[in-house]
Amino acid sequence: SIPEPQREAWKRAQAKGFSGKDGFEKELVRHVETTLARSMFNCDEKAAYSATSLAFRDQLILDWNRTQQNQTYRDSKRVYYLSLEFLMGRALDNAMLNIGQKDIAKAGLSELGFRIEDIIGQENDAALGNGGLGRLAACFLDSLASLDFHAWGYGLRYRYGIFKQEIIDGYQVEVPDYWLDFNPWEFPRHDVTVDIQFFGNVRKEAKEQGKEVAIWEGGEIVQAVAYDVPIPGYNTPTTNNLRLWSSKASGGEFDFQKFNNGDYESSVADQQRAETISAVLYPNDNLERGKELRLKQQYFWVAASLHDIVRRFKKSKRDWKQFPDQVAIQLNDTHPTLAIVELQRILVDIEGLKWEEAWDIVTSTFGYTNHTVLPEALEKWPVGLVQHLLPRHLQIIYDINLYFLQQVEKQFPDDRDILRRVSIIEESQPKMVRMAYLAIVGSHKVNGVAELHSDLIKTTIFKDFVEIYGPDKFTNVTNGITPRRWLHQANPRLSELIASKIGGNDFLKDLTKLNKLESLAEDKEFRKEWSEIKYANKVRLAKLIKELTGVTVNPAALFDIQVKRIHEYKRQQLNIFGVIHRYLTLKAMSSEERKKQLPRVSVFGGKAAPGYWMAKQIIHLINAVGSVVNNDADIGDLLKVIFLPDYNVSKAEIITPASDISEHISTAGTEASGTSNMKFVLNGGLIIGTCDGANIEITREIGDNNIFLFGNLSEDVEDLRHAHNYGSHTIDPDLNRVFDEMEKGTFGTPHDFSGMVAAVRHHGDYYLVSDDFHSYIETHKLVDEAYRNQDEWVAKCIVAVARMGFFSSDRCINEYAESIWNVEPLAVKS
Ligand code: CJB
Repeated sequence: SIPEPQREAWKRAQAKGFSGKDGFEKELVRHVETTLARSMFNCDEKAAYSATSLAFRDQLILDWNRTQQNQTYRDSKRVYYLSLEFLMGRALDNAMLNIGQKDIAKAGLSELGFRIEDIIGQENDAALGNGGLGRLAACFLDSLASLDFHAWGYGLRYRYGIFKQEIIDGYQVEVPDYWLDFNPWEFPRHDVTVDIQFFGNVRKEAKEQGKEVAIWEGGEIVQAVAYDVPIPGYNTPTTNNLRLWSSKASGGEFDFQKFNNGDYESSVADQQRAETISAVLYPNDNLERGKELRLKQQYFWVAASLHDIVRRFKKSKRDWKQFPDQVAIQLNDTHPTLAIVELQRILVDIEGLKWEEAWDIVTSTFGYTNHTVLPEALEKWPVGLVQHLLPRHLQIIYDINLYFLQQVEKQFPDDRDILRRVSIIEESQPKMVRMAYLAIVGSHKVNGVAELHSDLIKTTIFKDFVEIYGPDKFTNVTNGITPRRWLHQANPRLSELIASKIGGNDFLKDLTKLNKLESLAEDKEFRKEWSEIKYANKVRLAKLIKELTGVTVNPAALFDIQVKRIHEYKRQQLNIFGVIHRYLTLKAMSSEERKKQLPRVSVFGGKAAPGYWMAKQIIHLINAVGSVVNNDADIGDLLKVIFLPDYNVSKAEIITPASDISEHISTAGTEASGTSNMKFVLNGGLIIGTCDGANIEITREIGDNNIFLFGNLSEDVEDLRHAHNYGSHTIDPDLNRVFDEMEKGTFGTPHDFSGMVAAVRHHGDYYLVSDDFHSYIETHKLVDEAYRNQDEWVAKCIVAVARMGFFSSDRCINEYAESIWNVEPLAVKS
């Protein structure tokens, strides 16, 4: 650091950041003219976006530096959130709002000849995630910073995020998302690197007093390079850090040895191979494929992150015993579970701690969040693969398992089978490492993400572990969403209206304050303003629909929206079958009768994993139905069916505020929580849903007359499935009519959809589409009826919003802080 006598000069020269509109304009023009080397004669929207971002980035960095210095100086306990996915979306709008300078930017940009919306629209989404799990991590970062927690996120800097989805002839086509061509929001830290080892072998070396240490040697080294992304809190100087690791070959650009030997191509190949590790996000949601490169990604990322965390801890020269008082690490799903093994390895092999002492530290440090009970999503790695890639880690896993099973054996001496059931190693062919079990054994708390889900993991997939550890190790933290992005940013007019009526925008930091809205539900004038905003948001979405699909929709129609990853358990097929049923019903009516019907726009959006055939069939069916219905003159505006391509965070910001009703209709017991359900209600849309995930708690909060629930309950699912397979399975007659129509070729070649029909008729209807069809259709009739009474409908929406305070991710982070991390917020001192 700078010597004392020179610090005054340093302080005089310190960067200050801009203030006011004029200050912003000056900064913007400076960046256009110097950083970007352009002028007013060739400054297009892209350049204006770049310069605006750089101006705001400078602001953020000043706060970021202060925050980091402050946190280092105070050296209090930090939270590290390890997630393979951070679905951040765009940063500029969020930065402007969180710093509280969007108005200044708007006025400045307008004086310089630009519309702020066009500038915001230039930014690529940071799409480093698949769906809910990745978006949750992003909401958590926003809350951690906004609440002044000392917290860092750790992830991977994928060169390609989630693919872009194009719809060609009704089919999904995947296009690579190369999003890094210009990204002002990251800071490469070429001085922060970690060498990560793979492969090689392990030998034991004798030490003093008959001790042995394991030496892991040989193999290959890949270098991890840190890229830092500042995370601004709302209305606070706290700016936290998200550190993303990028891979490159160790030892610079090339292997110079090979280069000098004339083996140029192979030295480039090494470089490329190393870079492959962080090249691409795996595009699966709720599905694990067991690819070697994925395991490499996982180890690369956790090893680099732990190295960083341990280095920071060691600077304070504390005793290792204090590690859990300084460090809390949260595992977002099982993807980072190897961190448990890596920390044990560092403590035992490198730092020389005894096994038990190290294991105490490890288990006090980690917490594990489970996000799904779907068997196909639970990670398992072949023992042989782990052995090959991480030979020392496999030994440690075996030792962890041995000590764990010894403890279980003592506890349950008469139960042989329990050892087989809970072993971290599954004795299958090939043998597998069960990552969820390893995560449970290595953590002090395990949580689910909504009440039903947390109950289900305790009674199903992790039942034995509740017996072993007792119920206190297992807890629930119901998910939440950040009201900054999902209300203030996505729906500025509604946010403003609310602020004007309840005395300011404190609710953005304490969402329970929305309850002051409740008394306004009966206020006619307020309802009118509310409806006008909803209508304007629907016009905005109608414009996007026109742009992306060419279809004109009527904003006065009821907008019925289902946007999320396409998955059989989420049941977009139930929705589209329902749409076909509606179409057939309309077709069968006289034109007089039709005139009395309520017009509807059914909007779908979401990506299918590239290898998920059935999900792709569902997308195709939605598009096929759309092209028939949308062009049927008998139907006109009464029904439109839209598939919005390339659903992502920035589109969600336009879609969410525009719903009248949204669909959260998973088979009961399959959707761990869901978070878009919260977003839609918070934006004044009602929901139709099953008794699943957070829908249940939403109902409890907002009242069961403000939500449309239908379908079988989770406790009945198993019996129903059993009956389908072993009893008689009769298909709902209305659904059969839908299938018959599909088989007649009304929506194109019947063969294209035969798999979807067969899944219900002949293959046991695992997702209970037929069982729930009748109540689904009947409940949609109730929706239509309710919507006709606009006064009551709007009152319901207002009451629902007023009661949504619980679903802020701030509440959620406070629960983690108190019950899992044992940390308190500490604001930056000025
Ligand atoms: N989730 O997005 C994913 N991917 C997975 O692989 C597993 C679960 C989702 O996590 C969300 C956040 O907890 C949940 O709201 C959602 O129900 C779950 O499917």
